Amino acid sequence: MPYRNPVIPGFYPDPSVCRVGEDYYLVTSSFEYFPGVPVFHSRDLVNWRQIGHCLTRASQLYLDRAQTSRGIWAPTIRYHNGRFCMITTNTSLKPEQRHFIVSTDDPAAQWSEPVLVQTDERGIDPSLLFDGDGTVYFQCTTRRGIVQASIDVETGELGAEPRVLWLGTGGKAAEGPHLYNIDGTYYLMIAEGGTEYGHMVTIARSDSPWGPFEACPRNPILTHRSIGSPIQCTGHADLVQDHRGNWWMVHLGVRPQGYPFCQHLGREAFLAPMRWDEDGWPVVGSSGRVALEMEADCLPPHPWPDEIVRDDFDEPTLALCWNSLRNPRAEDWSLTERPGHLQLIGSAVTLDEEDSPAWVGRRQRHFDCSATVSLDFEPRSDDEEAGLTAFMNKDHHYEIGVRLEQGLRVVFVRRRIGSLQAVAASCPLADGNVVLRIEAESLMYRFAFSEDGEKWRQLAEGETRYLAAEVAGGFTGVYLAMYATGNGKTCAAPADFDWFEYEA
Ligand code: 6LW
Repeated sequence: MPYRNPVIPGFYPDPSVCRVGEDYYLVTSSFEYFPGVPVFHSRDLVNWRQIGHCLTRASQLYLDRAQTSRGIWAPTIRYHNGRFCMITTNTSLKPEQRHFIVSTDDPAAQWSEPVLVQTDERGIDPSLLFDGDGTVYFQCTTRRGIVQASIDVETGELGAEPRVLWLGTGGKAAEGPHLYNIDGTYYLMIAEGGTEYGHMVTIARSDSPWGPFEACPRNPILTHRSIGSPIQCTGHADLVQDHRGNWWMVHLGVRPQGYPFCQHLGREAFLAPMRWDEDGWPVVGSSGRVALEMEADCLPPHPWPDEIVRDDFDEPTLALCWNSLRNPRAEDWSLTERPGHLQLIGSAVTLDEEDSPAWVGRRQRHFDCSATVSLDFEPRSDDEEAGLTAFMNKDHHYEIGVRLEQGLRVVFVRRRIGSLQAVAASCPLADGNVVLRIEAESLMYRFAFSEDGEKWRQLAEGETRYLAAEVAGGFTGVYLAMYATGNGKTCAAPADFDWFEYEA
């Protein structure tokens, strides 16, 4: 039965997966965005819907002034004895506070307070193996190589100093380890080559969890380096056996657009069927490659209802798709101050800072899509602005917003690309609500507004490529966000967003 990749489109890198009976749970990295580590649920490994986040409280996820593309990297999710465990790294904290575990009985509900892994070893990409004899092994990526120690997941204490397990096959950046005990053989799967166009998945095995590890003679078992595929950068993978006995790999990949290739949605989550060859080594996809349309022995399809197009902000809490940039400040936003609206009060913080602006955004998950908002905003001074931004990071973003220009209320488009910043266009507005729209195609964003919701006027365009990781750097993807800022002081005027529509 055919299925389509990516199975989770948009910025959802470093997928990790576990199975509980006939249910599958998947988590991904979330970097400087809050809440952190989205949790997805599936019954067929192809259709995923978000059911929550692992990190919903500042006590679990401290991101104050976290650098761009730092924060949460590469989580691992495992299920053991009725409990879900998620281990990850907050790369914005000191080495001894970085790796931590949260757990829960119900992955859609709240997760526990963090248990810190008791190590000051600077590392990333932690993983856990709950072995059959009750031992739990902790692996992570360090400058020394892939290391391992036994761990007490209740206290975070390690059995001993982490020992080097494997250095990989010689590619740069051996990282993203996961160790599996498959019928008594220990398989250590990692990523190599860096998360960009040289990315790959390699694997090794041993009779002991401590090695020595013998590399698969067919490594890399998955890579798209140097092949002409619409999917590139495939790597950082995790394995799962489905309830019918078939094996699958989830991994990250990107879909570059235009030429030279650029990808602005970020690294997305893909699925590949996997089988074992007669020598006991994995064969992934079609000879180590995946496609947008894959033929596989899929589980019976279990689709979820379509996501809602329009959010009217009628609920007392934000829907799961919404994030803030670093920890939100309580005084910057409200769903209750003006019922049926998301109200942002612009603070002094601008979009150009490594800080927490008044900003509520969702991932751009499709190349062709549009984001439209209805905004009620009467700026009271020249510094106050609010609107809609296509946001990659503080140095790469485009916005269509409302502000005063010489006392006159205008709608404007500004583009910020590295050290270049310019207002591309502006146009006077009549009183009342304005509808702002970012329309996305694979190579271009178009910025338009309407005063009556019917007649549209396009103000400017902006290339998608300048928001792509190849230009903007980092590990994230584009967000479409509502924002407000007083550009150095708190806004006197609230920015009231009546609704937000995301159409793909
Ligand atoms: C992650 C590393 C990687 O920790 O990128 O693709 C880093 N792999 O394993 C950030 O996502």
